[in-house]
Amino acid sequence: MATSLKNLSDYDFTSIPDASGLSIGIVVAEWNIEINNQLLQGAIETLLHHGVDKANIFVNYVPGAFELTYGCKVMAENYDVDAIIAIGTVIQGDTPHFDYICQGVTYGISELNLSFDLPFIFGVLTVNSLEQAQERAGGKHGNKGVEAAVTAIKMGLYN
Ligand code: INI
Repeated sequence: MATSLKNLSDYDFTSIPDASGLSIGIVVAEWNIEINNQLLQGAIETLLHHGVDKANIFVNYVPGAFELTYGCKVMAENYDVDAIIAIGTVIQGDTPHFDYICQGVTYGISELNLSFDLPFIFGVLTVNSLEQAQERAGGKHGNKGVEAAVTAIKMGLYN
């Protein structure tokens, strides 16, 4: 998948198994919603492209990236899904707040992966500027939502 040198939307279509049997949950942060909507769109288009039924894609919202962990936990407890994607964008400011939020959501999602028998996918952009976010939300570096959806399919079929 993507590295700093690779486009986030680049992957081998033929290597992805049929995903028509999967149900996928997506939790989206409202902070930086324009960017997150681009990521969400990339994720949904990719899931549909690989056969996931539109009726089997569930989308919930939380206020910010820090709340993604709890939103994903609630989704895991209340929806019969095969994988859950967390979508958010944290943009570096002048305060350490950025680091705390990034750390919180990263540990939170990691912890969920160990607590539930379900994969949680990290579709969170952590960037220095709005421009960098745009470049990774359908811009020159591709779309992190596409990468997250491909990962959700692979991990949803993992067992
Ligand atoms: N939340 C984000 O998703 N992205 C940000 O860039 C951001 N910044 O910059 O502060 C942000 N803050 C809100 C945070 O996620 C929580 O919602 C808030 O701290 C309440 O818990």
